[in-house]
Amino acid sequence: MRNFRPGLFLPALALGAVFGVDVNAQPKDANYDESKVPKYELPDPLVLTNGQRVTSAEVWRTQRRPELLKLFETHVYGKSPGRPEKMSFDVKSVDREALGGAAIRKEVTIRFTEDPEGPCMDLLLYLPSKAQGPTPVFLGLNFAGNHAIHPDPEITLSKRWMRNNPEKAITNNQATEASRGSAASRWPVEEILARGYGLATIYYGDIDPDFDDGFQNGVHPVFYKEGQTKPAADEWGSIGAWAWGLSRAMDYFETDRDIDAKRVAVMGHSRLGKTSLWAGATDERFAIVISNNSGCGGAALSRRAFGETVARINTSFPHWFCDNFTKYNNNEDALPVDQHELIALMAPRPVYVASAQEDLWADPRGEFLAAKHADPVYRLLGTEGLPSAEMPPIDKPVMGAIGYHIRTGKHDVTSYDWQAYMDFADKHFGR
Ligand code: GTR
Repeated sequence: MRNFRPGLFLPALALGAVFGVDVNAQPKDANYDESKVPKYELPDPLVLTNGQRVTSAEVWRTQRRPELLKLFETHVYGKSPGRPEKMSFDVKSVDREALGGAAIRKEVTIRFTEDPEGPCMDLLLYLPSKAQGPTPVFLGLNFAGNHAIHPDPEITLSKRWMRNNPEKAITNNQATEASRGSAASRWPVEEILARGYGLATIYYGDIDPDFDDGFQNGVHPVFYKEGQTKPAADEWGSIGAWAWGLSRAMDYFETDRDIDAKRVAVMGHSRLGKTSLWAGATDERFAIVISNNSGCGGAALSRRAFGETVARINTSFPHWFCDNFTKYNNNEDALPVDQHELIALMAPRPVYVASAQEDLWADPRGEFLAAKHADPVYRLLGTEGLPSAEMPPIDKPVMGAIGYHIRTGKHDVTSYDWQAYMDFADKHFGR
């Protein structure tokens, strides 16, 4: 691959400091040397656990896909419950003249139980005001509250717990008025609307606050059986819960006539990219699935152990995956799956994997290879798969049923990424 020399980049710790990521999570001894990637053999997505080859779409659909989904549930993300019976949607506001007339803005509280004080999440929705008929939307969780995605003063300021961040004016674990628009660079709302798409977003902490409290807060306790105090080893952690929340947003979309629920692209960055992939795997209503710099436990192959590893992520973030995943700490070869098979679970639906050149912690090459090794499944199902066997040059997206790019720059979501996602959606939604 051109212009890609892992060894020449800054060491992990410096990367962490510069880019404001969790420095503790990126130890000095992480491997960034391609020659030190262990020899590995990937499980074949087209071979059943009983050793038989999958040679038809039918066998993929009825046997191999369910088998893989179950393996990911049991060993990686944990099993999530379904739609709660007593869920309800409370449309809090609708403004058809938002953003100077460019948008319809809605805020909808999605309640998971009958209890008006019980767990719920707040969905913010912008739709192009000029839309003729139901609009396709991008759906993504956000890291800092709905009010952070745009300076629009009418967005309700989140009162939820948030990790302190002086740059985002979050103090005492609370957002403040000065937090408005602090993540706007990651959400080009006007561009999305101008291209005829809507945008829906939810603060991920509404579903489960992102710290390890033994699953006492967030949505998990709603589903505990009599006497249960935490999820079992094969039950959902936080990523499972966040993905479950995305499905609950989809439940709402199916009731909103302004939205084309058959054309929803679920997108997420980093830990929320891991989440969008898991949401796309577990819920086939998502028509397009997009992973932005999702790395370990997302699009990157675990067996490469390049940058962030399974042991590292389970230690830094013990609440993200199910407890069974810790069995594979420093033991990736024992995993019955690898992440190319997660990508394959989207098939034949379009899936896009995006890397960033300086984001070595997320292993760009491992992300590409996962996309590439999902290709045989996409081809078996009659799509064009990923139209490139080699990692494409920097800033040169490839777009088949599987899309991929590695862009210049750091771990982030940029306007460049969004342009690619919208081009990809145009291609697949026939726009
Ligand atoms: C890092 C973590 C990554 C990624 C990232 C993020 O600290 O090691 O796996 O999820 O956080 O979500 O920003």
